[in-house]
Amino acid sequence: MKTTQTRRDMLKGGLAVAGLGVLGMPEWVLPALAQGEVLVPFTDLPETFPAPTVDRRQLDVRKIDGPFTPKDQFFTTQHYGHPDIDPTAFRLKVSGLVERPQSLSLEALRAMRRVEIAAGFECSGNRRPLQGLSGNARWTGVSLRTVLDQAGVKDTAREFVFFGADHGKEEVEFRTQKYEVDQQFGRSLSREKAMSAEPMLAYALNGEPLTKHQGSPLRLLVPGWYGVANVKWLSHIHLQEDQYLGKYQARWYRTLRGEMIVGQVRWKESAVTHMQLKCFLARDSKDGGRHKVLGVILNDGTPIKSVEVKVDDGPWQPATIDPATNSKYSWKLFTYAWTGATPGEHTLVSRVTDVTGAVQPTAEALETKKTFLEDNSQHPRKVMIS
Ligand SMILES: Nc1nc2c(c(=O)[nH]1)N[C@H]1C(S)=C(S)[C@@H](COP(=O)(O)O)O[C@H]1N2
Ligand SMILES: [Mo]
Repeated sequence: MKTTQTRRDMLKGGLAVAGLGVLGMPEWVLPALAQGEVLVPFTDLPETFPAPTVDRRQLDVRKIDGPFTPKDQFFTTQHYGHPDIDPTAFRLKVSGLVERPQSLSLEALRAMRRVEIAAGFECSGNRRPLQGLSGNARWTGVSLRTVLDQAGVKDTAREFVFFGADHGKEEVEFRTQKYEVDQQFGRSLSREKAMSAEPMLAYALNGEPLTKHQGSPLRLLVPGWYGVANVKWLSHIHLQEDQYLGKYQARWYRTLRGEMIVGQVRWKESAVTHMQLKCFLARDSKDGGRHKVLGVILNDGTPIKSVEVKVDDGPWQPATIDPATNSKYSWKLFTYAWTGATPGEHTLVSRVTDVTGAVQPTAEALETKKTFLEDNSQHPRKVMIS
């Protein structure tokens, strides 16, 4: 009875609060492995993660040891490699349907009102077994709206297009014809989204200038959205009236799913935008017989109501969200104390519920989703206890 009450009280506050340390600051409950604590391997994970290549690095989720992902561990992926940008010659252009076209140096951007936000994101292709295309950082930069206000957005501007300096040859198909053209990486936002409070132009990650992998010197960050929205090496913002239909906007990042609408399956193709409610288990460790299971929650910023863990066919048990990750767009880390683990193989799975009542779906419930992007299904992992 008492524990039920406590839990309800914690949920009223939005998130479970694990404890307050000295000075009333939230205490970090997820340190690196403590002395005497050993990693218990998930048997669905390889012993070592794929070696990073120039273009792709995954986060070894077992090594998460704090709220923010260090810059040299932050995952990275992109389509056209890394463009070389001289930060002193760099100018961000703002053109199209604006009163005052802009050409802004890094210095000019740094002189504008600074904003800072903790935000995590995953690539829309992030999925089992690795889940390593995910990370969390403290981003510093300038609000997109500050730059747009300086340029003066015209009433006719509907579509805000963000181009990276990276580009490559693309075949554009039109009926029976194919045209090879050189295109810049581009993504767009609606006027409403672009002018909203959150999107920012970030020049620093965890307090240091962006690395080349992270889009140096400037990237767009749309908190709560999948990684693809966060255009790296941002060089040009163009405001227009018509829809932007570039490859990575209109074709590559699409989800095809069947939905039941008045008793009939409708096949819906939608753009990858905000993150779907998701959590996954990152590691299991033990100290003697006591296991500590660590997991990660990612979503679009909707407050979280609960996160739970289930062992084999047991009941869902509440897990605890780390207060150090308790801000709107941060990823949330959680722990679950697993006691009484018996020898043999066990299956562990987690699920997250938000305050709207949305529950992370099972893989079966996602079967009508044909394309692999936006896989937010519950992810069972296996451990072998000796
Ligand atoms: N300019 C540019 N920005 C880009 C991309 C790209 O190919 N070019 N890839 C996007 C995708 S698909 C993802 S998941 C994120 C990855 O960001 P990261 O490398 O900082 O983790 O960058 C996004 N921004
Ligand atoms: Mo991505």
